[in-house]
Amino acid sequence: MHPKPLRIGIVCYPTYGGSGAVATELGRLLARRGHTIHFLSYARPFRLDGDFQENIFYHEINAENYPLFQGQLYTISAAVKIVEIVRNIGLDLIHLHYALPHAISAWMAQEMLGEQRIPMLTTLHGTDITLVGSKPSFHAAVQLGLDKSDMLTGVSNWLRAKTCELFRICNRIRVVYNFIDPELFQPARKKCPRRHFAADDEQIVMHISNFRPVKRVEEVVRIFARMQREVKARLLLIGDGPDREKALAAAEELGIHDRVALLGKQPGVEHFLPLADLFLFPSTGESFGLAALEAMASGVPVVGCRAGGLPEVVIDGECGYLRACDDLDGMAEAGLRVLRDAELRRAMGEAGRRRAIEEFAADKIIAQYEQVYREMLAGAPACPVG
Ligand code: GMT
Repeated sequence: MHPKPLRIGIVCYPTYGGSGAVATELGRLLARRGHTIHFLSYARPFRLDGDFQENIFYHEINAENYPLFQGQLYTISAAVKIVEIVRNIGLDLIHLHYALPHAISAWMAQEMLGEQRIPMLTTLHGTDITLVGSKPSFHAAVQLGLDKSDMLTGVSNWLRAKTCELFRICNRIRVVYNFIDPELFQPARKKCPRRHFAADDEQIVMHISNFRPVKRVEEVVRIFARMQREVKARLLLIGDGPDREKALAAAEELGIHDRVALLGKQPGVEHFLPLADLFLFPSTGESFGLAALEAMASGVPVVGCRAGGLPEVVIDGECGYLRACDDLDGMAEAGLRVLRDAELRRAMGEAGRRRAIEEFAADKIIAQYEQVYREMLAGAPACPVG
């Protein structure tokens, strides 16, 4: 018999970034499998298009403000929104993306719901543990959110180990990797013509991120500067964020600003990735690296840092190259190897796409989330040792 479809609440951040992208894609694909999805967010998630689908709903969390409060009470507003949806519409479970403050909001909602409480799953995405959660001012709150979650997933073995190091919860986290839709990310998309960005004899190096310090977008420019001395190439930077100015200043200082194009935030990165000959991703402490996986699925070799969860995604020497994070020369040299050798580039691109499909295809990973939901609803112990 076919398992009963579930009514799932997904609480996520709507902005450009991995956790919002994963949460939105997960919801869309769960809906395709017959589940009813209720997104709760403070704005419409960036990857949720406006197309009508009868089993996808979006509920806005309007963070309340009052002159007496310093700032908005988002945590409470999110809790009350969860309560409202459970009471008025009905949910079987709630899936929180990013521990802070969503796990706290859901725990507060449980308290408000009393006997109507529903199981809560928290997915840890990375910076909620490594940067934000580990701050002394937030640590105890994140610990509470982890303790109160019925189940926990993390996006890599590295993140699970890191969480165990920083919080009292060893063995309670199941690893469920990020995923891609191989139909969406493909090597052969022709929608975005290459000639807009580079001449026929120029190669395209690409980087996509939210330009936060951990992404090292300035280093992307410095690595590219070394490569473009040897090969004719252009750097396409997609995204925006706090380190944008630093990246531009580095390009200016290195005299390569005319080789670097800043394309801003782009909702359809799947149209751009296939244009690239190389994807540069020197991020330190990346818990998974969804952008690198999207590049691989698009048939693009990746050069990045041997750090965080990236080695679980990119196999060094097979789908690209990983070097120590401080070895900018090494990353430039590895990038040049890829750019100079068309056969190597093709082989690495194919290996990356193959790996993306075999290990990280949406169908496989969505089924793992469904399994976690079912176990949680069946009242499985909160520590499914992975
Ligand atoms: O990378 C970011 O700064 C955004 C962040 C987020 O939470 O939106 O991304 C994290 O979650 C992604 C999806 O699970 C992972 O693929 C990213 O590696 C992770 N980022 C970091 O760990 C820095």
